[in-house]
Amino acid sequence: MYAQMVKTDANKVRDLSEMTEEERAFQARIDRGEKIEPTDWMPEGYRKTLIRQIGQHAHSEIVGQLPEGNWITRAPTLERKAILLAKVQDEAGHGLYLYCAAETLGVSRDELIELLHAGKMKYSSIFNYPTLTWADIGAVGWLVDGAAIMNQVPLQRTSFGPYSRAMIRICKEESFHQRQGYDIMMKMANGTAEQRRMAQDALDRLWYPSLMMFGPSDKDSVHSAQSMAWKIKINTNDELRQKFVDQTVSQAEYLGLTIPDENLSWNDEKGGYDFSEPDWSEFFEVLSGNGPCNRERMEARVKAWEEGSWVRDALMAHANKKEAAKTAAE
Ligand code: FAQ
Repeated sequence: MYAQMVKTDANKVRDLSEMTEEERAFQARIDRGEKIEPTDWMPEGYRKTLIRQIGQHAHSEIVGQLPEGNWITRAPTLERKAILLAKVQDEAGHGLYLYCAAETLGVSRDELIELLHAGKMKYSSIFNYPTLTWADIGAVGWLVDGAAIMNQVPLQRTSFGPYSRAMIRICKEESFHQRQGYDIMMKMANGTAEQRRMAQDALDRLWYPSLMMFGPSDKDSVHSAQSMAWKIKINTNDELRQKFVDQTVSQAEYLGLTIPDENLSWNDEKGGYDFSEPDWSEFFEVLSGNGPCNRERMEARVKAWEEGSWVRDALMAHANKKEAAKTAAE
């Protein structure tokens, strides 16, 4: 049952003529820009696609705490440590809003977590790369949160009400995250020669993995067409990747850092940069569990889940006791 909920068929956009009366009325609501709420009728494919995307997004926020959590005890100053702690806590909060949004579709948080731990649900490929130096924490905020915002700002207009509302809240916090990352990069890039080298090295290692966050190129994207027809996604993967590159080049220039791409050049005709594609074979390897940190990330999550079971049991016991006392008093 779990796997069925998540594994959607390779999506083809359904033609209006193939749709039932109900599906046509649903599509008309989407086309008018109406929000779909959990109690509204929706096609099964719409529900499954949302569970897959929101669930994957929630897992990314939770697993995404790990690369940064790695540096909380080693942050260079008390102030940097407090900021990083707050950021990592924000990511936990984002995960929780998103699990709640998914729950409105009839799947529990526990079920989603089970699927993640069983390797049946994904989380963002980017979190399978290590954070080797303090400059990586700057680059994660600048590039990874930068890419996340580029993807999530349009998702504030996504058609499913609870997802859209979660995105509005999350985007406000992601903007702060991106700025704190860029602030670290500015310090490093304007610091000693060694700090500058670390900043460039972080950019070199995280540039292509950040481009991969937007998903495979449009020709290989399985879900984009149907997701866009349902306004679950607002833009294609390549559109957002292009916008990200266009935005980030001048930020790198301001830092005095070099984007590791010899083919990067401004294209007047398209009004954007030409750039090299990431190595897609690496992307698919990471997706199949063979990235540098896949195993470590999953082990950390499963351990945290198992070690936290007594807290969940205690909360349930407390809730049951309260409920029993309430019933006895009635
Ligand atoms: N990683 O047909 P498409 C963050 C999978 S939040 C792993 O194009 P779709 C905050 C995809 O699931 C980052 N898998 O798929 C933070 C599908 O496989 P499936 C997360 C990927 O869904 C910052 C297959 O490839 N953000 O960073 C990836 O239409 C710092 C075919 O792909 C979101 O989740 C990938 N990068 O488009 C936290 C945003 N790309 O499921 C801590 C919402 C693709 O059939 C620190 N999600 N796949 O087995 C989306 O916008 C979309 O789901 C895309 C993928 C754009 C990610």
